[in-house]
Amino acid sequence: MTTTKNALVRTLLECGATHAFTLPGLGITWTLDEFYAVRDRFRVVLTRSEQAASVMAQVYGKLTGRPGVFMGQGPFATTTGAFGILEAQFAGSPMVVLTDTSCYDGFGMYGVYQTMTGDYGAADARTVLGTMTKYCAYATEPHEAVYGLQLAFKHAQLPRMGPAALVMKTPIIRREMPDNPRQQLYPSEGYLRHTPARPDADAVGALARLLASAKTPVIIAGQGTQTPRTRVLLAELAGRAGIAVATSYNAKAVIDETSPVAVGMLGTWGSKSANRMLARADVVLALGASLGPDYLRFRDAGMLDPTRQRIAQVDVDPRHAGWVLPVELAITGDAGDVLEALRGQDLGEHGREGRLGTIAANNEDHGFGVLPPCTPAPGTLHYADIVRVLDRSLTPADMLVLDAGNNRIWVTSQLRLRTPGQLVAPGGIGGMGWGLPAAVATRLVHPDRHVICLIGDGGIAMTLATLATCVQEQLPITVIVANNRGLGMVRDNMKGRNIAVDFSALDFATIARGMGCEGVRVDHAGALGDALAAAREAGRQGRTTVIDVAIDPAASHVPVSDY
Ligand SMILES: Cc1ncc(C[n+]2csc(CCOP(=O)(O)OP(=O)(O)O)c2C)c(N)n1
Ligand SMILES: [Mg+2]
Repeated sequence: MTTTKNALVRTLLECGATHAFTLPGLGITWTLDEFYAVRDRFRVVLTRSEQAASVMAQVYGKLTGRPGVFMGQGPFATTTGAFGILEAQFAGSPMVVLTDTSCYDGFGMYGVYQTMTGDYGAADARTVLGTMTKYCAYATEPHEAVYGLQLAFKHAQLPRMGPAALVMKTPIIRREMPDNPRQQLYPSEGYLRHTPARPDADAVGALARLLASAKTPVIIAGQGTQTPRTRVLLAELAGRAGIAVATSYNAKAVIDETSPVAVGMLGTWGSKSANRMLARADVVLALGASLGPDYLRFRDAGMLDPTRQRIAQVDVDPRHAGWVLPVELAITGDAGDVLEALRGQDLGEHGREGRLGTIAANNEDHGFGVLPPCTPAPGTLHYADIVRVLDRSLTPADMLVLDAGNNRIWVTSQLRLRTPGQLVAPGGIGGMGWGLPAAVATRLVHPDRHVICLIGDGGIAMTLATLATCVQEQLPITVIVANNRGLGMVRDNMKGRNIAVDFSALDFATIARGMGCEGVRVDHAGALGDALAAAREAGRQGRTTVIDVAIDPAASHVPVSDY
């Protein structure tokens, strides 16, 4: 005889989980003692809020390709915790959510306090999660909890990956599990097996011919190309055939952005060079890219137009090829498998030099990687100064984590990253406050790399307590706060008539010190490089540093998005 909670922990281990991120409550609290026994094999990371825990689980999944586990009590996992779940849904990150109905003794029908059963007067955890997960199991019996968890792992890691949830009726968590031959449970492994659907060979041949016929082909690389294998294959193929690579937000820097085929990230917050190169393409291959409106400027026909350009689309989910725009050729399959199948096929190499010449001229014409002149007010820096320092000091061993706002727009549009896979960005919902917990999870996954998080003063204030988690969990990071005392990106649209965009001053360096981190204030461009070098050294000693950078409130995103 065992208990549900014991079986849950066993199932997590069977499914290959090694970490969970939590801020516990009720049903999740009841499971915690079971994790004690396996603490040498399974790390439970304690955060300061469900928001931070859900982001960490999402980023863990994003970076490892294995589901990140988020555990939280019903009313909080489904509200503040929804933040990371929704990012996982939109960005295709594998994630498993473990939560409860928070109904104490199980009698939810009279319940208003915390109750998430869906009964009258209660809210409904299952319905909330059902709108933002790929799969949501609801367990009212112990055996269902185990089976639901097995299936949550299955669904989370099947293509297209994403979040899956298990909602448990709270009292079953502590209940004993009597043997019941009608409800047989089996080891998890057999539920998780699958082979990828291989791309159709004839269609790949047609794709090769289409690319070979092109004068100015462009690949739009999306989230589906963000795996170590696919990054290498993509750079190899594009380089060999001289095909321009423009990326979505989720795929920024999937290849070295200084390579001769890179034109940068698409969209209003991307590079003009990418947008203009796409506009002049005769053949477009959308590769693991859903053609989302965020990077196609809301279906700007000047950029991509099926009546003017020949479009092929590769996606692991057949529903996603030909979703936003009609396509000439739709191939179901993993981007890496399609690239592999294209190896050795003629993609128009005879035109390579001409194609590369076009890309180079395009990048030159649109100033790819050339910072516009910016002069900040005395005692402040401009975002361009941060971009310049990052450009000079990022090493291949660094990871760069972004948040939202002007600060990130300057990086996505202006900084050419040389190390594929180095960037971690919220390309799903793009929520402020994501960056800090995302950076912590990045450090957890890459303990040997220096993790730098760039974030605005608005963003950092939202998940500030995460700095304490860096100390407590010994996951040191470096944080650059672009502190312009306000919601810069929103303020830029106010035309001087400011409402609800200006913040009172916060001194993040002092706050950081109060949380056990290093804190330094930078108010002129010359000091930033040294501050970053010192933070790097502090990181080696296991210490987190916050660099509070005084950004000129007048610095705006308009110069880099004005096209
Ligand atoms: C959680 C959340 N709320 C609101 C928004 C809308 N939004 C996008 S950028 C931005 C301003 C960001 O301010 P800050 O973090 O200080 O960065 P800045 O633009 O000043 O560099 C807002 C409100 C968002 N992306 N996320
Ligand atoms: Mg700001």
